[in-house]
Amino acid sequence: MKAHDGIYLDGAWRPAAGQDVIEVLDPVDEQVIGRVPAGGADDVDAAVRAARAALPGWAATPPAERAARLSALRDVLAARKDEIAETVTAELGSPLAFSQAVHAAVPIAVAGSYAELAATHSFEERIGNSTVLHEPVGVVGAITPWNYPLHQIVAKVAPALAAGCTVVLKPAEDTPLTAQLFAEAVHEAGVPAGVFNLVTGLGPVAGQALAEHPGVDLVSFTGSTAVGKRIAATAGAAVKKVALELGGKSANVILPSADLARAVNVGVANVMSNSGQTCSAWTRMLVHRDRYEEAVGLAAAAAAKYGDRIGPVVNARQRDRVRGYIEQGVAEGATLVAGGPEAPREQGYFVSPTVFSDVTPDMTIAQEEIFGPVLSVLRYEDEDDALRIANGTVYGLAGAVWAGDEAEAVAFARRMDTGQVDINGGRFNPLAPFGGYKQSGVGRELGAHGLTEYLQTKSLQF
Ligand code: TXE
Repeated sequence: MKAHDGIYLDGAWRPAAGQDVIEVLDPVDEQVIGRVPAGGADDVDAAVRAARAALPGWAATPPAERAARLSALRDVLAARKDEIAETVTAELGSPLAFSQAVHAAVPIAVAGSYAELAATHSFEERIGNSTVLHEPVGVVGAITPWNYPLHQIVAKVAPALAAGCTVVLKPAEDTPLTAQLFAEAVHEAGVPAGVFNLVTGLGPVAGQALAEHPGVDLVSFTGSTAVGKRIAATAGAAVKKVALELGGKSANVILPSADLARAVNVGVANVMSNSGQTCSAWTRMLVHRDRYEEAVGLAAAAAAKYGDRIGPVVNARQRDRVRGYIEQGVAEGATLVAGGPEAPREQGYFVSPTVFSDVTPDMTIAQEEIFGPVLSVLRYEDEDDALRIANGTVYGLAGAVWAGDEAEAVAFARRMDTGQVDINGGRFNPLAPFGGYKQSGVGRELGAHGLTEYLQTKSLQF
């Protein structure tokens, strides 16, 4: 795989200050596929300085010109779609067809949506005797995870650039090659030097230096709740703005009137997709007690069909973590009806698609984010019980409701403490806000709501 041996700083690839490197592994065969710099605090500092220097020019660039650069970025990404899919597959291990349909296609759509929003958003409005200006927040420190490597980057960088902010990106150490490809695309799209900068590196080194840097005005972070809390504390002490997209433990509520087979099959596919490494995955399936056994049978059969076709998880640490949760589920008394802790292959970071029945709401596997292909099926007595279980975790990122009648499902969804709910299956909408209630996060990504995160408001009275 192609890898740059520098960091993308002020419009060019330049050597990092130190000699440390990150080895990028293919999760399917555990082989090294590339080496990138492990940037340090000096690199982050240089990148933040470049972003600060570029800020006044980019903030003053008319929105139509910012839109033109984002449109060019969308076009470059679209032209390099196959390369994106191959790169994500190489470093994340996802099947190529999934990389094409999701890892490449979704961020291209999101980049396109921000090209349009930059052109059409009102950055200025008149309210009574005030003119209200929506101005860029400033320099953005973006810290992204590996699970949707390009999407997570585009969902931060595109709205930031649309808003007139400049950016320093610290991508996940597992998937830096996709981030380098993105930096190339930004360059090709003619985004001025310093507006976007990339520092590859380790979380506790480069990530922390970026979150703590006084020259960063807003930290936008997606990743674990533990790191998110730390970033929020650091930013809070400095009164720095934050946007956090953290974990989830979303409920898939199947009401008694639903088409059970469809709800279960789509529900299982949702959890297994991307090997379960999706923060919004519907990892808890809630089924009425009268239909519970039937649902468990359908879920076990659906999961067994996947085998190792879902691909591995990203690294050995995640594999061990997911297997640990499966073992804990067994130890706490849940029943394995598909999969289990044994790996389906010797080589690579594979985990068997796993389904647990007899899961009670207090069990660890029903409370904590597993981030692997593991589904828990829970029983409920009535709708109030279902709602109590659905809302009974520290998270509130996403969810699903199924019912024979759409209005019945919508009425239930209105009572859920969560940021996004799919009704009878739903359909991805790149303009719909995405983000968490409770400990799933702060702020929203995508669409106009995502753009607003990168703006601050000034009012002039006259
Ligand atoms: O996350 P980390 P990890 C959850 C999921 C997963 C768990 C652990 O449950 O099993 O987190 O994954 C950077 N200061 N999610 O360990 O460490 C890091 O380099 C600043 C949910 O991979 O949070 C990377 O760029 N930055 C999730 C990013 O944070 C730091 C997606 C995420 O890594 C840092 C991924 C520090 N001290 C994991 N330490 C989602 N919400 O989609 C690490 N980082």
